[in-house]
Amino acid sequence: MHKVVISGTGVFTPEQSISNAELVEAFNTYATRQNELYADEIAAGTRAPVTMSNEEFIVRASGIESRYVLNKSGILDPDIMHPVLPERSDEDLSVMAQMAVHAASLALTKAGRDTSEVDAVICAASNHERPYPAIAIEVQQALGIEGFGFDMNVACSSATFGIQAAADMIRSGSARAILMVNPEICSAHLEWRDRDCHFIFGDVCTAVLLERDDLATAKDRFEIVSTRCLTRFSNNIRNNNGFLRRTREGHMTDRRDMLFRQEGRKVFKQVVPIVSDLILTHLADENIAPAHLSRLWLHQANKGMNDLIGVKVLGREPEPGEQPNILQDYANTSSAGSIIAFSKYSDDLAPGSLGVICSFGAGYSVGSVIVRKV
Ligand code: CO8
Repeated sequence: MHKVVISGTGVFTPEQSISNAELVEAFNTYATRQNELYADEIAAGTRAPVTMSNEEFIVRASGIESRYVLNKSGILDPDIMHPVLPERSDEDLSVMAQMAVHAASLALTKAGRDTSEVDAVICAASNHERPYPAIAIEVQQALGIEGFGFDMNVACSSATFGIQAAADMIRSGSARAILMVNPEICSAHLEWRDRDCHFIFGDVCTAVLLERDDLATAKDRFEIVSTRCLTRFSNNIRNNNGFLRRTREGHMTDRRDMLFRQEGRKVFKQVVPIVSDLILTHLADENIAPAHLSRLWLHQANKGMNDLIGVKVLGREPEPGEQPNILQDYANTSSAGSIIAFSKYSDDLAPGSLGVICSFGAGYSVGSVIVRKV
């Protein structure tokens, strides 16, 4: 069995961003217009008014201050309220592949690797812009990589599950190096007209290069000590959109269940213990005391959730920097969140330092990756 390392990471961040102030202003304009449009029904009690959003609630409930998006103008237009992305021809690179190529190039540069040395591409994300051909195979062709590629989806846990899949293949010898990319266009499956969730998500793409340690040349690299994945079925985070849609009467209309929806409170309460138990059991099975961890790179959904998980895992309040959050700037970027945190806050660690990359979300799904700085 080969020892596997993460030798490079890359983050593609869209140019446009939306502050909470801009978001709330657009939402409240939309809400006011809806309430004017349906004033008679609202007065007659046959329709509920759309209630206003507010910045203070968003920061208090989530810790999110801003989010990057591929298209800001459509989302902030009260008559549109979703991103507007021009259609591309089949010959053009798809949106997800373009983001992935960008992030992958950064990861390859960091690892000091050429695409000729990579044997596979995994595209692990919450949603894929088409069923086939796989986005991963398009990325593979765009980068000139031999070998194979495939797509996988475990919602917010896609990246850690992707790391486990890649690490297992490299360990057993089916590939020397694998690029694992996470293009997340969350803005396109978010309901921006729902104040309960309109602030939650942003767009980004991360990339991780995993390879055999004996072939790696990067100075800053992390050994994959161990990986663990867990799933438990739950309907509390759900999106019913799919290819059976047109076969069902009424499903082609503007339906709320065809976009992201969740029972946020239930998710918060149920997922925190599942995540902290998984990390603690994983560490115990590897004979690693939580006190020996230098860093936790957690999924970036909610600051309160991360604060609680940090206390449960470490048995004390985390020190500043021990558990870096990026959600204040990026919001929830689904599978990419923990990888952004890892990519931005890992170079400073001393050789031998141990850390855990952990993501969690719909499914439910949880992935834990224990890493050691080489
Ligand atoms: N402004 C003002 N008030 C608001 C707003 C708003 N924008 N939104 C809600 N409120 C109100 C509510 O209506 C409620 O009012 P009332 O008390 O009168 O009923 C009150 O504020 C409190 O609401 P909540 O109980 O919902 O508020 P919480 O404190 O629970 O915070 C959160 C809501 C932030 C959603 C929180 O519950 C949370 O973060 N939960 C965890 C969610 C989570 O981690 N989900 C993971 C999902 S990500 C995933 O798995 C990937 C899926 C695929 C990607 C999808 C891409 C789009």
